[in-house]
Amino acid sequence: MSRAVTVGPLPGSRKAYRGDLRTPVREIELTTGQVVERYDTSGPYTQTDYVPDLQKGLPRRGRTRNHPTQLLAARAGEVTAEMAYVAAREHLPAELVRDEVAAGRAVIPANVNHPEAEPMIIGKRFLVKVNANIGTSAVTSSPAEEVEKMVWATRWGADTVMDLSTGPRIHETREWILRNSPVPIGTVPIYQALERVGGDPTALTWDVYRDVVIEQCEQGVDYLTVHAGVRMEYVPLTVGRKTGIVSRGGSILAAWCLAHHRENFLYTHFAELCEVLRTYDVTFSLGDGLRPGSVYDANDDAQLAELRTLGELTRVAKQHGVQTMIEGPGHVPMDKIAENVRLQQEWCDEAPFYTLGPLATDVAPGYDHITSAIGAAMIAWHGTAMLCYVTPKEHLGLPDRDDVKAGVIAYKIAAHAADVAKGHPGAQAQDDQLSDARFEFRWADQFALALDPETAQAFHDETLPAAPAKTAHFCSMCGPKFCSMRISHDLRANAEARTAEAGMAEAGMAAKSAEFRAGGAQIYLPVVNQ
Ligand code: IRN
Ligand code: FE2
Repeated sequence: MSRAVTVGPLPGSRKAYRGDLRTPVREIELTTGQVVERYDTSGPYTQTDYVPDLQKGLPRRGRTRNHPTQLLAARAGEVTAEMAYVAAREHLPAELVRDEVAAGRAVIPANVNHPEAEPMIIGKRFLVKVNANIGTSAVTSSPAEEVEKMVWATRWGADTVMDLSTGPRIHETREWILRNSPVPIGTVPIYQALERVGGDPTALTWDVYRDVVIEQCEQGVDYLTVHAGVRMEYVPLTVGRKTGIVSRGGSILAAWCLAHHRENFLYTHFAELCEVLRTYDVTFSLGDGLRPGSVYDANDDAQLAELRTLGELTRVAKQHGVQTMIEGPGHVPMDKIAENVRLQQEWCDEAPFYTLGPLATDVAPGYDHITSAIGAAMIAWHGTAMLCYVTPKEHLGLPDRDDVKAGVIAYKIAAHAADVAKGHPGAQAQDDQLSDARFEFRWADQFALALDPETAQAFHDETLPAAPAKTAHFCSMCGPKFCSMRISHDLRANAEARTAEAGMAEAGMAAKSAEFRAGGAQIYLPVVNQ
């Protein structure tokens, strides 16, 4: 049965699959005849005439499994099918993928019970990835609507989606999302655990939490945010803060620790948790429950104490063969960004860093996709492997469809800008393709190559909707007379004409000179008859 999810290719693009492994690409045929491709996260939904069957879910990939986790396989020297797949997707050697996974510098979040997902990799040697959060709050939408949010986010390039649903239909909603998602799905199990004990953090127990984790692992969740670094003794470090504890999960666990005056049960039961995750090859995303919620609080003692503990837990997880990444801030001014990455990499043995923005300033509610994309671009350039998006509604309300798109696009910009600066193979070629189209006034190509072709074309259409304008050598920003690009073309044409002229003159002179020399090189005609 088909339901209302967005299907069909992006304007000017078509979906294609490459090679024996059938890795997905967004293919763009330019008006020059050249065909270029883009990394693609959108699953079959962007195929032409695709009819989804949400009840049935996406086709399932087979999986052979000689080792419990990708990490253990990599350490044993094996290139798994998932490693080969991500290598093909990123145009990098499979051995590099294996070695980065073996070293714990990259993770492939692929729960054995999520065969619908297309494998992808998170690590600093690879393309910077973007996560989009979706999920119902207590006031709920239907599970099908949540599937549409997931499809919508991946259409614009989200590499993973986190389902942060709370409320009554949490299991059912997640089931719909998982069965229909082409990307890995992450969750924060403490939210469901809290739901299960009626919303009272002090009523939480390890047993309740463990059962929720097993349920989610069984369902196929690929990575879990676990706030195990919020140790009881760190909670008082937050009292002098401007914005206290802003992490939902962090505040739940801090409340539990204070109420019972006991160490965080996620910390004390961490080894048991590792065993559960290992069974399904689920990846840890060690939560930053004490992340700063304002630039004032950035890099303070509470944040850094937790980060050190996340390093300790990373080593425990790796001993158990469990893949691990580390969550990071939050709100950080630009001058403190490099230090965040440096300390995280040093203390957590280079485990992939996964940051929420960070917002580089707090002054622009309503525009926090921008304040945070600035920080995100910088932190990714310094080595963050995945960026958790922030939408324009951050701090204000639940994002709608337009906010999700604005957030994903802002983060694709940040991620790609970092890929270019890091010299990822093929990254700058995308800029060059667009620059060429722009300089040659190939408007249709410019739209098709854009991260968001719809908006690019719509903006152009606003003032120059007619077909001839799509080949015109100017746009309405500067008009025909003041178009710098057209003037550049004129300058170039002019210069070429002059070079040609100069060339002709030179050639003429050379001929004359040769003639002259052949004639005996006499300047004066011989006096024949005086
Ligand atoms: C990412 C980095 N730091 C936090 N995040 C995301 O924030 C995390 O992956 C999840 O989507 C959300 C969890 O927020 P709380 O529970 O820490 O507020
Ligand atoms: Fe915030």
